[in-house]
Amino acid sequence: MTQKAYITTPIYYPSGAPHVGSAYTSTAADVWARFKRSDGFDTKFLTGTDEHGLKLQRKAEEAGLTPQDYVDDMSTQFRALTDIMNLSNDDFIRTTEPRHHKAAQAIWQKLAQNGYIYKDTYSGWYCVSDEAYYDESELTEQDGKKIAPSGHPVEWMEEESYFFKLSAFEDKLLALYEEQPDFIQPNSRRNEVISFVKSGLADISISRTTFDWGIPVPNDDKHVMYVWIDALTNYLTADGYPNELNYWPAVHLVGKDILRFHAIYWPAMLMGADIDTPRKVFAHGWWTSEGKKMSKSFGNVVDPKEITEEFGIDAVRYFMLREVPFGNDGDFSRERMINRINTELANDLGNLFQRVLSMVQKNCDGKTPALGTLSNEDKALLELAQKALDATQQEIEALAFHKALDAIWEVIDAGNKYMDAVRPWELKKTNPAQMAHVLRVLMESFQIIAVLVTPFMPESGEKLLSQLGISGTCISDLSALPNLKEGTELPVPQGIFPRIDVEKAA
Ligand code: ME8
Repeated sequence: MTQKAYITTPIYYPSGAPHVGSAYTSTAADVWARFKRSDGFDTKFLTGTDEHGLKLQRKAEEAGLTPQDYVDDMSTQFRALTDIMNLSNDDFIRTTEPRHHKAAQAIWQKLAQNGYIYKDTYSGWYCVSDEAYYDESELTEQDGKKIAPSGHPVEWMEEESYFFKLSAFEDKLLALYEEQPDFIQPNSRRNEVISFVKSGLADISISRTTFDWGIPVPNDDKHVMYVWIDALTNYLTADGYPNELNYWPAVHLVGKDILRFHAIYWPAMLMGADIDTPRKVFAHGWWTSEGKKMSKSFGNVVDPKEITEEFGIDAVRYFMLREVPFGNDGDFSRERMINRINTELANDLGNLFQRVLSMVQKNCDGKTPALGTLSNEDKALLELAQKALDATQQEIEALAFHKALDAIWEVIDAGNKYMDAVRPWELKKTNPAQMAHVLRVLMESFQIIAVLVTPFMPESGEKLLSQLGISGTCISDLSALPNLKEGTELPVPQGIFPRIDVEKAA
């Protein structure tokens, strides 16, 4: 039976244009999904927009629109991320869709039936920008105003509300983290969550009565659901809930600021509704831009559309996943990006392919050359490529994208060293058959490189594959090397990774 894989991004608030944060999570999820598909998994990749709540209601009021008109318009900008970043998402969910209303009401009813929902009065602090409740002890004061850890102001709230009995899940959550040690990643974040849960969980308010832009609570439409209860359920909606689930459980990629919702509230809700908990929740870090927090007032906000138009989609995708270990914070620096494009993509990878394939074109009749007997040196290169294949599979499973790229670049570096050692341009005069042989050995390693870079850089990867005469080859097609077909007609190689002119870019 084909194995299944399911990955999700947070559903984004369409309250402003997509920024580098949304582009980042979506790209990481896309690389994972493309990799799993290439590796033979039946894969589902979900993203979408989170369209209810007071924040969006207020944004719509400011824009002079109804909330529905406002989100209809804004969510198209997020749907456009699919083209901007070349995403392969299988679905795009909007929480205002009827299928989602149905699912959110169904999970509410299940939790109510199981005795985990009760009515009371809520009084406490609420941050509309974060759509989150905070305890007094978490707040700081600024100019006489109370401020949430995110830096946004909070408001006092006091109203009748339904509550979810989160406190009933303390032990069950701790048992989950214990039994499934990679449930929360990276480990530093896992430890933070565990100590938070150990410090005691209070029940959470899950409905509001003072505004109405939300999903009505079943049998009590004076209340709308708390936006996070509604939003988290999207991951089930898109998989068919309340009907049979197909791909669940999912791997959730989230920013570190929303880990608590995904690693505490969400598994507790699922346990309360008798549904399997997620496979994993991975919290990635935050990007600054040129060393500073991204903000309109600094004028340093990185716009995914502008940056991909300037440098190319593949180069930006590569930079995001190579520059920062997934899980750490990182800085978006143009200088570092240009440097990586010029050295790692244009020089190391692009030049290597170009040098070898141009020689094949000129000296081997433009066809995959014959292979002689493998020397130890040849075998070492091919073994390294095979090893990179295994390493990449493991690193992608662990969401260690930078390490997967390291493993691929080890083969690229070894290919460059091999080329310099065997000097095919000299063999051309002295031993043409040996020249053909070493070029073929390099081409054998290239197919693994090309197949493995394709999920990161889909367009360039496909171009590399077609230069090798093996368009469309997947990880699951790769058998033991050598396996290329001698005599395959090859296209005239074209440069794939243009160098950036540093002065012009400045
Ligand atoms: O939180 N660097 O939506 P959102 C990296 N609707 N990531 C960043 C970032 C940055 N500079 N700025 C923001 C929500 N993010 C909810 C999710 S899921 C059921 C509901 C990330 O649009 C942030 O960490 O405010 C978060 O993961 C994501 O952008 C979406 O944030």
